[in-house]
Amino acid sequence: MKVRSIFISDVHLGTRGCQAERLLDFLRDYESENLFLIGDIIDFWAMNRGIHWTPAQNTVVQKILRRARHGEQVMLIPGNHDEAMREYDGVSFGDILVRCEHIHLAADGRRYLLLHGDEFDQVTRYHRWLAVLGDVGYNLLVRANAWLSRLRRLLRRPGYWSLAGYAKARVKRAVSFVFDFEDALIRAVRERGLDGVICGHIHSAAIRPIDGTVYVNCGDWVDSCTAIVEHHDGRLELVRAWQPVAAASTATPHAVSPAPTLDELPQAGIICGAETVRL
Ligand SMILES: [Mn+2]
Repeated sequence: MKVRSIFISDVHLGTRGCQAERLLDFLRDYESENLFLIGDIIDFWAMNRGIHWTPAQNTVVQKILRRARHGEQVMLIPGNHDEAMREYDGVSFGDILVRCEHIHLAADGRRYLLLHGDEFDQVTRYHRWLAVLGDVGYNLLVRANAWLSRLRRLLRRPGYWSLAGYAKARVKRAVSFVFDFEDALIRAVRERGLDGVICGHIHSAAIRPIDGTVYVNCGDWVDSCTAIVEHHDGRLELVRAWQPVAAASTATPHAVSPAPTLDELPQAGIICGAETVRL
């Protein structure tokens, strides 16, 4: 499928939670003119504690570099887990331009602010201890989820259901975290006279018009496996590469093909440590 732009965030390469195979499937299915990587692509925080780097994660990096080499506009907007890159605002690494934020002009004339969004997250900004505490709980959930999917397979239940995603959605609704985040971003883009924002960080994908301003979140490639694509007419679409069971009956038009075989993947790579991540 050919689209004008792809927006992805929160891939968390270098961690156990990263769903690199799903991302490879998605990248193989979608060709684009622009590829925007909106933060937390490589998780340097988690890699300080132990690297989990798989052949599939290697391939993700190689595929992205190759797309850039072949004329696709690739932009990296750093997030909080790859914040070291923020020092390189405006610098091109090979064919990849690093920008802390960017205004994207869509094909329909709308102007979107692209940024990761952690600056607007009151929890990681003002209550770092809470974020760390949440991180530990979240890691436990992701592990429990791995067991749960194994059990589902044993019971021959089709599809995938994310316990961590479910719990997070519940918990965050309770503290109205997502609401505050969206609200802060919407206010910021309105002040700047823009039509919308495309961000990441909270691992919760959405395309939500709020009083004439559009809030768009790319989601993540840790448990929801979502991306935003811009079609040639400027229309934005949320693509779920990993369809949750609950929504399986309303099949997505762009379901992603099966994972690549082992032979298709390069054999290099290190696997060590055990880390999962949050935000
Ligand atoms: Mn983040």
